[in-house]
Amino acid sequence: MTDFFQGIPQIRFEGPDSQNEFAFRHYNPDEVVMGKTMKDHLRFSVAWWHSFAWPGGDPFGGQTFERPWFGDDMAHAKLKADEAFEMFRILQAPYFAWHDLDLRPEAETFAESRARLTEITDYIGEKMAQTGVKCLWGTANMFTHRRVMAGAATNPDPEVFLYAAATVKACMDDTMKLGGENYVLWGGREGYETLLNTDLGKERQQAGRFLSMVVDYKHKIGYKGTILIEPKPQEPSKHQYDYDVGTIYGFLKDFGLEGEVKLNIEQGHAILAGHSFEHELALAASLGLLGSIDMNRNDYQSGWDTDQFPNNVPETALAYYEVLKSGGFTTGGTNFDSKVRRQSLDAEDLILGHVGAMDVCAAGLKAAARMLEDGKLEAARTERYAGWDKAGDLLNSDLSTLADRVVAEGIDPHPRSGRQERLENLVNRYL
Ligand code: XLS
Ligand code: NI
Ligand code: NI
Repeated sequence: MTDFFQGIPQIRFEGPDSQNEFAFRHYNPDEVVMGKTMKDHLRFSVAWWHSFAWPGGDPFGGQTFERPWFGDDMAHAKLKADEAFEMFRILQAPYFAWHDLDLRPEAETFAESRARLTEITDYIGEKMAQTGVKCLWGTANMFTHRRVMAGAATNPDPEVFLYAAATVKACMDDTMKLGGENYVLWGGREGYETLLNTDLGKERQQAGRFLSMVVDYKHKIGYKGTILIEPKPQEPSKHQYDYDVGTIYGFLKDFGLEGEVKLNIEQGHAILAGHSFEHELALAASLGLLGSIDMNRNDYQSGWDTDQFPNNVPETALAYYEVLKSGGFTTGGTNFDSKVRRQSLDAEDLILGHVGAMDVCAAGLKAAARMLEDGKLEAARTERYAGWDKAGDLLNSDLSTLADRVVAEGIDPHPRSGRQERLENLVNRYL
């Protein structure tokens, strides 16, 4: 262990009036909200890649962070793991998430890279046993290396498909070994740059077969976690096949996988797709696909996936409203797929970025619970659709019967207010 986090106290709940920067104001892990502790509702997870592997680069400049664990050998990989668990302790973070590439550097051959992954996940497994910190999900990085520049499962070269299969198998095996509660697939390169060189239909078939093999393998090894797909419309690919919740639903139906796979929905990706986060969550919940969330916002002006820590209680409240309404997380959780800004150089920044985010989520969760428990919002919604309770078997009728009724009964609909402003005022009363 180095002295990187030295002097930073463990973060504890001190309540909204605390003047201590290094304290939670809203996140009280043991406080019970709607019958469950906040810890069990929120299931916070730290992202290995942003917090420990990302060097602070942007498209115009390279590394800004100096971390004692940066380095391309296994000794540094282990040091990074030591520091990661120190941060989990400071934050009281119950979970973490990882890509293979975050945990250890690749080697010359697949077999050596695989052996290194085994070595580091064994090491991490020991630390998990010592601390009780758990793995929310694992995933394979199939977007950084040049071999996947034209896609992994959707590559025109079948050898890349093979390599991707071997990579995902290894990452699923080690996710299972670590007791990871979900396995995530995010296809940043599963898409295209130009249709001029792309057989879109063929690539989509490859993606469907790949996912079917992932699901088959899950059953073969008896993995009990959830397979999750993470939608994103673009970036790095110009167009990604897993565009948004609705697109993935169609894809899953097409390949008969709708009962097998759920979604990991990211706030910033929803915005990039032209939706609100709550839209994507509500749609996923209504389709039975809501699995887990990546809670990181984008800068609303830049139009990039800037992966900032959440900082807006009204937004998180509406998100957790959808989560709570759908019954809460089962294997899913709140993963901070978030990074501090590249000028935020210090250990304190890394800690306090998470502390603020945990508090914003906790405040949002509590507001959402108040909204649900009070019931006024749902009562208004129910009332708006009340006509359908008396409408009989309308949806199982047919057009000509319905047309006849309009004439016979003199049907003449009278518009009613949607009451948007009143509902917005109502929501603001809970925040
Ligand atoms: C990138 C994605 C990525 C996934 C995991 O935009 O959010 O971080 O969550 O591969
Ligand atoms: Ni993500
Ligand atoms: Ni993202």
